[in-house]
Amino acid sequence: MNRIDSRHLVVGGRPRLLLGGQLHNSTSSDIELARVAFDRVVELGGNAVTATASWHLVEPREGTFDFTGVDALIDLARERGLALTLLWFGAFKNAASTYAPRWVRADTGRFPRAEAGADGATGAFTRPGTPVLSVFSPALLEADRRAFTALARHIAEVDADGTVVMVQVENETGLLGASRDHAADAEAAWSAPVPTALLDWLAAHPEATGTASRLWREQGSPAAGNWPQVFGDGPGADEVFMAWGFASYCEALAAAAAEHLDVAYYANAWLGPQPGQELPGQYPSGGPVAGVVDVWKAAAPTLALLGPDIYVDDVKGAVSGYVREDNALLVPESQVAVGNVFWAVGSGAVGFNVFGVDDLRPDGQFAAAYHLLAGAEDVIVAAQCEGRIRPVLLEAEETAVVELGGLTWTVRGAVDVLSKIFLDAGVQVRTQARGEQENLEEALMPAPADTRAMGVLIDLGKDEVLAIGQGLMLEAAGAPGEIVEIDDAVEGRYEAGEWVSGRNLNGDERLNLLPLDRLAAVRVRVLRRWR
Ligand code: N0T
Repeated sequence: MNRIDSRHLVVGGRPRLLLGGQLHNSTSSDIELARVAFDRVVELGGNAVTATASWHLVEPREGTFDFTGVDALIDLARERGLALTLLWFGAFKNAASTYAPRWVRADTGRFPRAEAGADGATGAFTRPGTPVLSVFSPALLEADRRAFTALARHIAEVDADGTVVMVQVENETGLLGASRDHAADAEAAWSAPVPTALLDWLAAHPEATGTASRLWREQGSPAAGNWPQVFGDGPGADEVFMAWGFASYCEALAAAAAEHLDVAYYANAWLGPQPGQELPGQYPSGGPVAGVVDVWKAAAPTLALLGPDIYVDDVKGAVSGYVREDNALLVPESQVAVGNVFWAVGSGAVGFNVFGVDDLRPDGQFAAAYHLLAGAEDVIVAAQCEGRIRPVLLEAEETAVVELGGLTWTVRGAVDVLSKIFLDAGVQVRTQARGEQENLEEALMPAPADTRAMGVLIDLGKDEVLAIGQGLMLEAAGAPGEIVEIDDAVEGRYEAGEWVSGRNLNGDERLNLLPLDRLAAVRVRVLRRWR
């Protein structure tokens, strides 16, 4: 019923844009707190929520399942008309295994721990006492898959109307503290032949630039061999090996569950390399980071998509590795930076979750963004499907040139331009955006509001553009010899897909069509004439 159809999420026949939040990890285990958080998503104007299903709570004793917590989450979402994404915190959660039940963690003979080898630190890396299971253990796969399949079967039973639209398989997989697992099963896998599915993928994608392709070519594009023979012996080869390990593990879970529950399954990435985490093992080795998305695609065809969790400042870089022909963009988690929403949605995202939605202010920037964007969901999704949308996110003094609807739009930060105009005239301006930040605090947790010039531009046809965002100054140019002037500019918003007009913007308000200090939507029509 819910499918990623090429690069779009189709739920019950309707392509969707899911805008919402992810609950803090532990909130889902207390239904009263979950209720407050779900209500917060509604207050924010979101249409989707992401919450946790924990293995140790779902299967406290082997073979005994308790889905009451999951049922409560589904009910909360259904009552509010929110699309629900469930996160399966199974054997792997943030490169550790703290969500595995006690009966799994206690039986290290049956469920071996990952091992670092001679010079590594796996298991003790994050904190002494943090359990890290070996992803190469067949017994672990068997146990995790059984629980995940039971969950899928249960959802299929209780959720006939399709409130659950996506299920995330594990969370931020990968190995920390070593680039490769050296447990006995892992060592055996390392010396075994590289699966033909991966070799076939590499051979079929001669232009691919991912880590696996690069190392494979450096080794002379071997047609067969074990992992060090095919990829060499270094951190990159370790990462490719671990990526295959985690991806095929997630694939086994998703494929088994998909026989019972027809939703979009996906995996999320703790990004790397990133500042301070340059090497696999410093960031989780084998997780679906951009460099090894290829390996995940080859190993896990059942996964509808792979998505970046954005806790880095460079949203453009973070997203770029996941905008591919074979991947739909989803931001499973993001830090509180509203510019990330606009960049993702304008880049074609099917969904975006701000992390820790429990703590978000109901009157902050995310509320403004979600009300505007979710109200325009159908307009945006249609534009995404037809390639009529562009993202804008400007650093200070940056100018973007956007080709859209047969026009060339020059987009500048209104603060940059206005402060210069006023400065030239000898007037000292106090702009709220990018200057003083009082009154712009977004989260209750310390996180400044996003003061960048940002937005999405959508071609509505007939020389009309819809801009949603803040602080943008727009100027259009046409063909050589053509003069383009603004004909009409109307502020407003979409309510359930219907445009509701506000101010007609002229005079001073035509300078910066999108306000400096708040998010807004404006429809701009131009008049094109020939010199
Ligand atoms: C995320 C979240 C949650 C030096 C952190 C981010 C969520 C998980 N992990 O609040 O735990 O469940 O997926 C990891 C980001 C690491 C960045 C390290 C920078």
